[in-house]
Amino acid sequence: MHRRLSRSTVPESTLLSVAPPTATGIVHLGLGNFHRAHQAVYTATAAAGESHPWGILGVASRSATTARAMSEQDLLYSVVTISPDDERVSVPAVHTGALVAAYDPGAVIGAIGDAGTRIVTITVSENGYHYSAETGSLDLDSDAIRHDLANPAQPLTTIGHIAYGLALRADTHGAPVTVVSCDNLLANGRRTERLVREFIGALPDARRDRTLEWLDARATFPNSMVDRIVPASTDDHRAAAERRLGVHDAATVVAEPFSAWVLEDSFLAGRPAWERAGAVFTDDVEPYEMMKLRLLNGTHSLIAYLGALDGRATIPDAVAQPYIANAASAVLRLDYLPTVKVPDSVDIDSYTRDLFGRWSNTALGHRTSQVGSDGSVKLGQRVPAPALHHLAGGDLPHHLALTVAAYLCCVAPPPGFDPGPHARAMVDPAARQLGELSANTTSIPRFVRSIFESGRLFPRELAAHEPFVDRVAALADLIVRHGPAQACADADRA
Ligand code: CS2
Repeated sequence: MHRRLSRSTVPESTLLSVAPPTATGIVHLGLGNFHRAHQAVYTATAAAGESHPWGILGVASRSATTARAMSEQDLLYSVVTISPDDERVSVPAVHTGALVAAYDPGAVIGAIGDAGTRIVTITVSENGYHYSAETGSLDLDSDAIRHDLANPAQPLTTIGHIAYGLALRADTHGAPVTVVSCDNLLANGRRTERLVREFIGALPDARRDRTLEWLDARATFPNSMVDRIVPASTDDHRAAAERRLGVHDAATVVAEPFSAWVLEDSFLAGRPAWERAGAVFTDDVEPYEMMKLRLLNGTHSLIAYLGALDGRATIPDAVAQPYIANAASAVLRLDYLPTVKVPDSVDIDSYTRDLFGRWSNTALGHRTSQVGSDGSVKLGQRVPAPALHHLAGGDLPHHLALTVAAYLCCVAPPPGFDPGPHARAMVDPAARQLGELSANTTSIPRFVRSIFESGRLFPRELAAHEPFVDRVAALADLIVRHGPAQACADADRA
């Protein structure tokens, strides 16, 4: 039996903050790998060995696996920073509790509503926000939001948890709080605020008015740009952690060496000195978010879909194929870059070079199926606005069309087309609906048109641009008949 990671077995040299937190100041929603390799590391590093009141209560949405493993290890876990020529381990030691929202929604509302909580951070992925791609508003017709409005004591969604937690603050002590979305959504703070307000706006009158009025003065929602590639952990990663720690860690996460966090500094009740850990505070996060969402995430999606269709399990394997690297470079330089205002502090050539270096991290083994999952919610943040930008100027963004075509071939393959095991492993909330549409339409062009006209993935405005819709269909047809390399060659020639 291996010895397990705990307060008594953790090698002291690996601890990022030696003194445990003195209080819980942060409730974090979404106890996944990304949070544990990003905000938790910044918070532990910011403490710089001193006692601090910024302990994090981690809340997993549904799965108990991580919360249970952490609870059995005195809430510790390791972060293995990994690249082909280096491997380091550290233990953030900053959590003060771990809950599962699905089992204990009341405790989550209570924690957000607690006067000691000064910050609520969120990483629930694009899929956790329940907004309509068409309008950007809270999807009040979805089953989950309807359930939450009718069940104030047992909400299922993150927006429900936050709204009821804030209402509790308004009803009781009224202490201020700051809610920070750390998900890959453009203007993520503004969007979260809008969705929370729309939820509260649908509550019964007295509670609605009191909470909305309280929100105006006592809650802020800064925008933030987060960046670190953090894949799902594998047995190899756990073995690497054990080699470095000398004890077994059932909750290890791996991450690339690179990490960035840019935030607006509008914290109403204090914050950790995250700048000590390299976070950047600025009045205008949007250029950073847009650059990262389009150049990194947008290009990442294309690499994932082409890679999966090419039979590649990982992003580094995919980007090692010259035709996929070419397509990635084309979508980045021709389609995304002209739509982005590059922040003054960024040297775009080295940023781009670094991106290709980061995607080539073979030790990380980031899977194409992971990046390709949830495309129906991710692509809406990455493709439509830049596509509309080019179309308004009379240009056809061929590699954005290729991104959508490759996505559809992976997740809603036309009848008779097998996209391969890595595409089949992609999980997507719209997969069933898109699959039914695909099975019931007689041709790829009709299927593609119906997707654009449905407003299900992208704002319907894009459907009016027929040359773009036709180009997506033509490229999907090429993928199905001749494979992804031919489709890339065609996009390049255009
Ligand atoms: C990826 C991101 O899965 C995806 O959609 O593009 O998770 C990406 O790895 C991170 O945003 C990097 O910061």
